[in-house]
Amino acid sequence: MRSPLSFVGLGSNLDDPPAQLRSALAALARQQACELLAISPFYRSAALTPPGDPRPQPDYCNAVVALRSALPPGELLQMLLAIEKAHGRERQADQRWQPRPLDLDLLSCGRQIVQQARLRLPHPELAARRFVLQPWADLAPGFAPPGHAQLAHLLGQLTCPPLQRWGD
Ligand code: A4P
Ligand code: MG
Repeated sequence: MRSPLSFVGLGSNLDDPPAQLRSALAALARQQACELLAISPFYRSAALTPPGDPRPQPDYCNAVVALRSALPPGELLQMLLAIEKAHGRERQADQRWQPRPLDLDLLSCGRQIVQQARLRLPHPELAARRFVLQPWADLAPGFAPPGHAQLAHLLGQLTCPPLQRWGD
């Protein structure tokens, strides 16, 4: 039986963002437990900043990757967190949405639905974020994450303008 299909969102807004994404993809490709299937284009997106924090942040470079892995979702997340850490990501427990060299979010993992403090699947914010939906729909427009409509439909519901490719 084939391993479940998973999708990972990549984001960076520090220290040469597209280079961070390329390096993270290379790190993922080196993982024995993962088979990379497809990588979306890289997009530029204005930073979504913490509610109540008006400080400007650099634009993000965002992309999505499709992979197959037999790892349980919790172990897949640990692998992603280790790759973030190797890219200089430092977490402050009380600060969310700070600028970061690398953020890897597990968007969906097979048909699994998980509601734990450390892991929520599918990713709770996916339907509201163009920087997730646009690259994801490039890869799999007809895919419907558990509990959601197809990605192309979710993307069509957004009113914000399309993202430009990074470098355009
Ligand atoms: N966690 C729970 N579920 C998941 C999941 N499905 N994937 C936990 C990944 N992590 C998950 O995340 C906090 C904890 O969430 C993790 O330790 C994990 O156990 P974090 O990465 O430490 O903190 P964060 O990233 O600041 O918070 P969060 O809630 O993950 O934020 P997001 O949703 O990742 O948003 N603007 C643009 N334009 N592009 C972006 O990519 N990203 C963010 C971060 C904000 N603004 C952005 C972008
Ligand atoms: Mg995150």
